Amino acid sequence: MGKKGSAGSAGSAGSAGSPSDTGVLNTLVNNLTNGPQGALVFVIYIAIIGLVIWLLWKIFSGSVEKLKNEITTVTVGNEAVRAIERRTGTTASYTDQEYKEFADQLYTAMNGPTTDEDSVKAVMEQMKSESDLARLEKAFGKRDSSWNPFDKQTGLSSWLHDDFRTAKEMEEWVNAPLRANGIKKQY
Ligand SMILES: [Ca+2]
Repeated sequence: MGKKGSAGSAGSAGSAGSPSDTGVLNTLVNNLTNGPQGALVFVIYIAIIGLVIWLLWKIFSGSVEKLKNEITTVTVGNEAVRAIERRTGTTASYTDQEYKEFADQLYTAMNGPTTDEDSVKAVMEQMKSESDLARLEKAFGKRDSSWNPFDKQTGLSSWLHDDFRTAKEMEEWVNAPLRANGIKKQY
């Protein structure tokens, strides 16, 4: 009972405070809540709902981005390449410049709303060892999509999974060609 009473007095004290300062505000509130101005209130509600949806979407798309990066363990650095080469006992078949050209070929094949599957497969067929694939991932690094503004700074594995959505597609154009060359790593 005491609790209820104190809450009530606090509320009335707040709303009664300094009426002269809030004349403009009161007029605004009256305009928003009375008669024909109801439409304006409706518009403001819609704007607020839109803002909330936009924020949720931004958060969600950010989460998707992080998840994609987790899936990939992307961006193989020099140390990671050496570790893979030690573990698998393999060495590079190409020069750094050639890996860069392979990576650029993959990027060109996948960037944009469509995919040049044959071009992707052609690169995979030229990977002869785990070392080659690690060096290819390193050369690819993290790249931005030039057409999807939300697809930024993702590595080769993310790019492949974006363009080859089903296991069947990934098998045909990526995984089977790699296995055919004795490479164990699969996407
Ligand atoms: Ca694409």
